[in-house]
Amino acid sequence: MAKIDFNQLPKFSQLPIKPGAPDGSNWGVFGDDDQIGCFNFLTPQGIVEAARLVREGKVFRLDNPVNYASPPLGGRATTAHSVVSHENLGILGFDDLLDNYNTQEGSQWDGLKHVGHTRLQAFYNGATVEDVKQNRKLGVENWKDRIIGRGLLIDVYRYCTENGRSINPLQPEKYTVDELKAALTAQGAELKPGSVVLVRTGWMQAYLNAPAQVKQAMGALENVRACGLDASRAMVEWLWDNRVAAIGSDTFAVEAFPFDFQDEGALHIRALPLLGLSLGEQFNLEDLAADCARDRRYEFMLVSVPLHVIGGYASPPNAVAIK
Ligand code: UVW
Repeated sequence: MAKIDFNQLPKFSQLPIKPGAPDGSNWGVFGDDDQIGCFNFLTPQGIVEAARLVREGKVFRLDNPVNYASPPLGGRATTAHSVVSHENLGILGFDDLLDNYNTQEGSQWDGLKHVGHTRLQAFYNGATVEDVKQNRKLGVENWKDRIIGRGLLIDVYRYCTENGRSINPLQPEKYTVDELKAALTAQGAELKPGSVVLVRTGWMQAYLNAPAQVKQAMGALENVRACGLDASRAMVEWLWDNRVAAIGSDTFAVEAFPFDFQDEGALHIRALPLLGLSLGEQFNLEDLAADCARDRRYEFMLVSVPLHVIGGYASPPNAVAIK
């Protein structure tokens, strides 16, 4: 891992640094061959510091079980789990068989080749469509030993609802960057460089408690409704200038959904192809948030070990927060 001097990196207002690179992009900042974007903010030093946040040995699983959403949201496939028996060999032994598994069927990190910039026909750092399809660049294997460091929970749902905003998480309501900052202040927490930020929007709790017909309807993409982050320039400026390594959330698409897939101002475009900033979706932050509210400690060690799939487009997070 190359050593990174956080202070030497350009501010968002100074981007792009590379001639010809699109507005709002950090292409070239981590080198022309970089494959991991903002995960560069996770450093050995950051891991050592994150380990110091482990004080009580409490572990919180952050992804939902496979097939937690039934049907899976937005038209993704249901995973078929069957058993392979070895009894015919005289062995009392069994294997799992997962068929039809979509790495984005539930809790997930969006990889940097999951979404590109349609007008530019380009992915993070200028990777081409062929680079992506031929598995030459940006696969999740580049993260195989990466997503470990300081995690920070922003419980913006709790903050807003306790401060007079009424929110229906199952509608495309937006949280502004000012609300995220205010939530942090209310938590007494600080956004330090090299953090993986997890935002609790209230969506997961609302979805899990929703009636069966609401869940059934959300199996079709056109029926998914979800609160999320405001996809503003100010939002990504704040994330980049604070050297956020990735942003996860308990909602469908991090940003409010539906959004216009052709809109270059969508967070999926501002973050994935332009900044190499991975988005984490459908995390389950409920137990962690309850514990953080109890002990007022919103930071923890985050350990997320993605699938080691060469050329993968996304991965379940396989994530835990450790306090
Ligand atoms: C959508 O916007 C459909 O989200 P995802 O990143 O899961 O594709």
